[in-house]
Amino acid sequence: MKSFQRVPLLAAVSLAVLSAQAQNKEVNIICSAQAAWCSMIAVTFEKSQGIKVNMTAKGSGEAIAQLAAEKANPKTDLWFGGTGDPHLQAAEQNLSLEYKSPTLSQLHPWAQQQAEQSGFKTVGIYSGPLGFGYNTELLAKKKLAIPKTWADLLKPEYKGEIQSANPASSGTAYTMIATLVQLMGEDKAFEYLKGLHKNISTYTRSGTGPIKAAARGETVVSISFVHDGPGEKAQGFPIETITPADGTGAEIGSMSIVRGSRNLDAAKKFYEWALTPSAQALGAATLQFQLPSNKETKVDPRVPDFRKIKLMAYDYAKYGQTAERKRLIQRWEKEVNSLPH
Ligand code: S7P
Repeated sequence: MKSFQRVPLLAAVSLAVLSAQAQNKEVNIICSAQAAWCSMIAVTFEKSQGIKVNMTAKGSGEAIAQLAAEKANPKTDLWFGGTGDPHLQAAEQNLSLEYKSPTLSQLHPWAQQQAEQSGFKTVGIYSGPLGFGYNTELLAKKKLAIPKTWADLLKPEYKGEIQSANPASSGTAYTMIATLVQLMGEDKAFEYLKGLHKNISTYTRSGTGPIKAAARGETVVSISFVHDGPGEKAQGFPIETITPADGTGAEIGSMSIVRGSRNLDAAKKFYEWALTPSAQALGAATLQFQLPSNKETKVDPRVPDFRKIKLMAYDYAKYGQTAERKRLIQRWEKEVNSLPH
């Protein structure tokens, strides 16, 4: 009888040992940066640390939706990149885990502030300003002026010539709405967005879409993070960027460990590795020119110079709240996206 009882017990113990051994040999990551950077960090981390990386690419809005859907049974261990607002929302919704990295003091103040504001459930890994991309050849061909201010984008000559992303799926587009609301006041910003809507040809799913379209001559102007411009230019496309003279906001691209991660040690290893200067330099190596958060990371000359940009004081805590994002996106859907072009 005794030995009969021992069999299932032994089997259960061996299964637990086997599954513990299997854990932390791999890490499941959602990556909201561009594909080349995501692949590079996966391959380099895997080679240097011996931990397999299963990487899924998702824009910021889609990433937080997936984490919320998986909440009861998380399949993701870490979320790398994407705008900071949805990472703050993930923290508020308890989707991410508190983790105080020993590397925090080596990061720029904006990256540390992102961590503090979230109760250490996220951290800044890069920053980049919002602005416009424009195709120099198309602009000349259509005899259009370079748009220099937000107001310029409302001019009738840009009708059908501008692409932006859709704020429901894109962190970039949500950053645009939050920026305009802070610059102009909410009602004026929505009047502005209605005017802008007349000139928009398409709202893309992802925030990186419009500048790629401008680079490839599919639209003249894009509303984009300007650090996405030099990478397109380096590939030979006729694209330049500009930040609005009347002021703009910036993202704090972030990273969070998922609450309930099944490979927590591996996730923490990746997190620490991603904050090192050598890992952060992989951004520029794959033609991504955000400003890295570690003060020791070498800054590529193509990274936008923040000292030359009229940056507003973006209220990350307020616009990173779930209720605020939901309210602004619903208002945009109702008052702007429902209008004919
Ligand atoms: O990697 C380029 C970049 O502009 O894309 C990220 C952003 O999540 C774009 O995705 P969505 O707008 O679709 O959410 C930025 O964080 C990053 O700088």
